Amino acid sequence: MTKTKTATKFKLKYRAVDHPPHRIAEENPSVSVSEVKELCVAGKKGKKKLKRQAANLEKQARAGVPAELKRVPVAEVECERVQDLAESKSRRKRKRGKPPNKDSLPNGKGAQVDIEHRGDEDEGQENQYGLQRGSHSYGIQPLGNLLLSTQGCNVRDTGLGTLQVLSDEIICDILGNLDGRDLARLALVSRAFYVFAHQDSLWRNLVLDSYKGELAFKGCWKTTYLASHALNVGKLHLPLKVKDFYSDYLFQSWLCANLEIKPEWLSADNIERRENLSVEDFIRDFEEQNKPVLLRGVMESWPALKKWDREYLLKHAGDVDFAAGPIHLKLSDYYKYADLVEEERPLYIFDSKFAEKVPQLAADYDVPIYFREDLFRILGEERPDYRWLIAGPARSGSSFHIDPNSTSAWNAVVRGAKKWVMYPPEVVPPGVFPSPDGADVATPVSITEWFMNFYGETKKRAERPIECICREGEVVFVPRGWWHIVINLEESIAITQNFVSRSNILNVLEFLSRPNSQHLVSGTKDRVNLYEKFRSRYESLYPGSVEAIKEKTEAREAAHRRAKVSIWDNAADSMTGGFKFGF
Ligand SMILES: O=C(O)CCC(=O)C(=O)O
Repeated sequence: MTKTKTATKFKLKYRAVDHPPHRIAEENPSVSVSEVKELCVAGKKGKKKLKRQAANLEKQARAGVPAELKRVPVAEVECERVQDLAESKSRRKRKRGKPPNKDSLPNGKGAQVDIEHRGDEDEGQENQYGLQRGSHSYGIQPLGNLLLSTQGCNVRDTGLGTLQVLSDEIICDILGNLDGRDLARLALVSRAFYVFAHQDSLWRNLVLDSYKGELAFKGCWKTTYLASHALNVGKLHLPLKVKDFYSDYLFQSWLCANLEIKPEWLSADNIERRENLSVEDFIRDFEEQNKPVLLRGVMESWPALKKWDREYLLKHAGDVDFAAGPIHLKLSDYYKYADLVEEERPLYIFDSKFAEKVPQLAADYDVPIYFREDLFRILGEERPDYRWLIAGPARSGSSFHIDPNSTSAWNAVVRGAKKWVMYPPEVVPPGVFPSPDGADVATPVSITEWFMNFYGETKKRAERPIECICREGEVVFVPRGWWHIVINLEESIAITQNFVSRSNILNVLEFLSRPNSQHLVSGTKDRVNLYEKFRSRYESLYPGSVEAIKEKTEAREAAHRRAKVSIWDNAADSMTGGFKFGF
């Protein structure tokens, strides 16, 4: 038996001896009280011996990795390569189309090995990062803090045994394959596994994967899981702070969930704002130029603007199921969740069938005059999803994406406020990596992570994004192909619709006809035939119209190019006179 195995088995016994069996059983759905008792093989007599062994193990761990652990088998070398790849990928996730949203053990003696303190006493991190909550619930610290540690040892490594060669991301991926029972058992193995097995995102996935139509969120996903499996009902999992655990990966996920929205993320505001704009001017100056604009005074007639708030929605739709991420849940359950949630990527209501489910909501708003040319309407029932009710707490939102099917969109804030950052189609935002075929995009895991790690870069690049805060009663026009990220600054309710007009129909047709349309087209079952259906219906209703639009667009683009050349000529002329452009 290798030292690692001995250590693992020993820790299990040690913890079992030092914490009353019923508490361990309560904490872990995987073990019964009798099983825990069985694990206490050393009994009370063996307790001292076990403690001596524990102290020796700790000493060995501090002295460095045991020799056995340094002999890494071939399979683990492979793992290291995977780890390198994973690290170069950073914390990213892949997605397509509209945002897919479009633990207490008693203060027993065993705690002297595993637990330093509990609660939120550590204000250091708060000062350093501007946090809503003091320090990490499980005591995780950023790796850099290891340099300041007097112990000089990272229990992350000593407690993982041979698995320490894997990156934290890969370990979390592997643990993602465990069920609740195994995850809870694993938490008993060592301090390191205690921390890893309590990553709330693992329990969140378990809850969402076994979701049966009702969510009773308990403030943390592990407790929610236990409660939903009729285990440990009513008891909140209270985390134990582990000493000397350092991990940037795990720390960052917590940081992103707790970091305050920083004022410097909000101050830039360079979008054009318009009020009382005529439809002709909107088309000429914004739609045809494919340029964003913030429109004011276009929702004044909406009953929604006066009536909608959380109470109104609950009154009319409290028992209605809405889409939020991978699940559909009652609005009343969603708001209970939203009140308790402190996570990196809160579930976000993004529902394309709200109007059919609650006709009253559809009756409460009108499409603003600028966006009434809605050519996908001719597809009737076969049109791709096009309107969404959006609702979520502060910090929820949509990470960087381009809207589906090359459509343009409008987004109207009924309650709350949203920060927008937008890049034109030809500029890929920092921290965003689209696949060559455009079907997938890798972005940071969360919106806060993007702001924390990449927003600063927007200030260094020559191509500045368009930014704004869109408030109640305001509408943002999102032209086709524009990248955008949106974060709710307060609890928000919004309506968004995507549309095809004569200004973007050519782009939509080109998009739908791409060879990989089955991977690109979204919001409809029949992705491959959408091009044919749309084009033939449009041609039969408006014969010759596509050709006419083509000619007009080509003429407009030629004029645009000529204008650019003449600006360049002027610039070149003035440069001969010693003038230099600042770009
Ligand atoms: O309100 C939001 O979260 C933004 C939604 C969005 O990105 C969109 O409508 O395309």
